[in-house]
Amino acid sequence: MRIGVYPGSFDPMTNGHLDIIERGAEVVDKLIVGVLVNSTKHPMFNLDERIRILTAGTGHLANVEILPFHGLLVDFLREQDAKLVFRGLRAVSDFEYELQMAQANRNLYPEMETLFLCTNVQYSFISSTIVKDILRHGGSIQHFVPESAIKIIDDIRRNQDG
Ligand code: COD
Repeated sequence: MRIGVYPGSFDPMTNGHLDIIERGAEVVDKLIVGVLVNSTKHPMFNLDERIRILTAGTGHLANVEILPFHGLLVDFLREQDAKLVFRGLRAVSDFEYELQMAQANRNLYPEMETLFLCTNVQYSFISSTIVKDILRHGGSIQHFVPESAIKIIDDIRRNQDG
């Protein structure tokens, strides 16, 4: 069975992430979305919330599993018996960091490969940072995150405010 891992912070998941998940899930038997436990010091959504949002957003995909990971990505790959990592590229500015990470990861785990999927042009401007900014200012995230995840995000935000 060919297992792929799509790792990230997903704070929160966006339509850009969903596009990569859907396309990645087409080329492997199982796609694990690996959610980094300590993504930043001050995430807007905690681990449990990020997983709930991803679970709602990917409910239509039978071969996708959402799992938390901490520590090194390569250790998570070994644990999951996976050798393929998916990453999304939005712009040239993503490339330098992605190349560095792919090369460092392969140095640590030579059997693995990183597969880059170019963003769908309609999602190229979307990022978790922009979604958080819109949320902080009370705007609509309707065109930025999967419809199935919006209610979960709204519920979480209401609880955070309360
Ligand atoms: N369209 C397409 N792709 C997109 C879009 C979009 N609109 N938005 C984001 N993406 C892609 C990103 O390019 C990335 O590939 C992926 O989605 C996830 O993005 P984020 O921002 O949620 O996640 P990152 O980039 O913060 O994740 C970083 C990791 C968690 C993968 C990384 O820090 C990591 O592996 N950490 C563990 C420690 C480790 O092993 N470090 C590396 C040692 S070299």
